[in-house]
Formats: sequence, structure tokens, C-alpha cells
Amino acid sequence: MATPPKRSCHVPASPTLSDSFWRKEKKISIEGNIAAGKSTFVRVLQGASEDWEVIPEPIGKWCNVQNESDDVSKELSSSQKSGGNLLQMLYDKPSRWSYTFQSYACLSRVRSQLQSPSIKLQQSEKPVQFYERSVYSDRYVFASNLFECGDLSDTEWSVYQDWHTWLLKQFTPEIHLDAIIYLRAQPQRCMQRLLQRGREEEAGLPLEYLEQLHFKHEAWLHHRSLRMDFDYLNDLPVLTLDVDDEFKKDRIKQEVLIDKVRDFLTTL
Ligand code: UDP
Ligand code: D5M
Ligand code: MG
Repeated sequence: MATPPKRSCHVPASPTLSDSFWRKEKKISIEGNIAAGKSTFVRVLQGASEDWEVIPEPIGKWCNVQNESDDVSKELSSSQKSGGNLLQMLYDKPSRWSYTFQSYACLSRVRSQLQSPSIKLQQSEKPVQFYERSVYSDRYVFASNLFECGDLSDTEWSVYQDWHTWLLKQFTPEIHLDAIIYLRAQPQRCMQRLLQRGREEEAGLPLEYLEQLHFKHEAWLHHRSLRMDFDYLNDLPVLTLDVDDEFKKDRIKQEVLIDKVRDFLTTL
């Protein structure tokens, strides 16, 4: 793999200046359990300001993995066209597919997190890019949990952590986040929303899995007790929004949440 060119203009002149000092746009990750309401929330954010851009989770790619070298000029039947469903494979046989899933999830998130702001956003006064999850939740929530459940072996976990740390350091500081918004919901509420959403791949997920992921989010973003390989994460500002109560159909609740986000942004 080619090593990315070293940046010149992005390197902070003083170690006391934050990495994002050199970047106009703020990068904020929206974190939270499965079906907490992240996609719903980012849609609300998207409509709330011209200065805000949303980068959704690349789940479509995970559910339909395409071979880039396929000859797209060939006529294919619809079954030939559909790629592998890595999310389904992960849930069907986690011990076989966890490592593959984490490799692909990380690749697609790095691509997302490095995405340049749109032209419109570049022209805005206070541009903000909101990401649905990040390379950090991949590792410190999902991969870590799969390892603790025995679905990543000791060797796979070591190899994964090694390249994850190395890879992200190559993209420092441009991949760095400026803050995190934690959508906090009880696992039971997430389960209710998961069932309501009815995503086929997630049909068999037990409440216990959501509980495990909840504890990981809590340790990371509420208690802030996780040891992380990226020092800057320990001091990253976190806004916690309680989303147990319905907000999708409640405009007033949405306004309250957006006001909290606006206030938070003024502190960054
Ligand atoms: N949802 C809801 N009320 C809310 C938030 C979400 O009914 O206040 C529903 C939403 O329509 C979807 C499901 O809960 O059917 C999961 O939400 P979403 O896909 O946004 O969750 P994510 O997995 O992205 O966190
Ligand atoms: O749903 C995204 C889906 O993808 C959900 O089933 C969790 C799963 N997911 C996301 N990232 C990972 C990683 N890194 N490992 C394993 N599973 C993952 P959402 O609607 O965003 O909650
Ligand atoms: Mg989502």
C-alpha cells in the first residue's frame, strides 16, 4: 500500500494548537447504539442549517460488496449484480466474518472521514461535517466487543489493532474529529426501534448484543474510562443527547436537540 504524502500546510506550527486549527470545517461524529436514532438525527441536522453537511454510514456498501474490477459493460442478471452481504455474513457467522467485516468497515470509514467538504460547504462561514459513526466506534465499540465475545481471535485482534493504529496515524491530523455527539438510549429502546425498522440482516440480534454495545459506548463516552491509542480522543469534547424519548415525529423535541448542538458548536 502506498504511503500517503506527508502534509505540509496541515502540520501545526505549535504543539499547543489543536489539529483542527488549520482546518476550516469542524468534523463531528454522531455515535450511539444500533437503532438509537443516528440516521434519523442526522437527517434532522441536515435540514437545520446550510452550513451543515451529513455523511451517512456506508452500510449500503457492507450489504452489497462489489468487485471494483467487475466488467460493468457486461449485461448481468439482477442476482449476478448483487454483491456479497457482509453484514448478513457477520451476523450469521461472527467467528468467520468479524475480521473481514472490520477491515472493510475501517476502509469505508477512512474514505468517508477524509471526504472533502462540498463546494457549498467550503463557501460557508462555519462549515460542519457530521459523520454517522467513526473509525473509533469501529474499534473501541464493535471490534473490541467481538474480541471479548471470542469472535476475533487474539491474533486477529492484535493484527487489527496494529494496522488500525498505523493507518490512522498516516492520516493525522486530517482524519481527526473535533468533537463527538453521543446519542444515548437504553438498549430496550434501541431494540424496540430495531424491530420497528425491520432491517433483514438484524432480525436475529438478541437484546444482549445491544446491552454489550451500550456498555462499550458508556465506558467510552459517558464514564470516559477507555484507554485509547489516540491521545487526542481522551480530551475530545462530547455532547450527550438523551434520545430515549420519541423525537422523529416531535418538532419541538427536534428544536431542543438542535439548540443543544448549536450551543455545543459555539464551544468548539
Ligand atoms: N425512530 C423512531 N423515533 C425516533 C427515532 C427513531 O421511531 O425518535 C425509528 C426510525 O424511524 C427507525 C428506527 O427507529 O425506524 C431506528 O432509527 P435509525 O435508523 O435512525 O437508527 P440508527 O441505527 O441509525 O441509530
Ligand atoms: O446500523 C449499522 C449496522 O452495521 C448495525 O447492524 C451495526 C453494524 N455495524 C456498524 N459498524 C460496525 C462494526 N464496525 N462492526 C460490526 N458491526 C457494525 P446503524 O443503523 O448505524 O446502527
Ligand atoms: Mg443508521
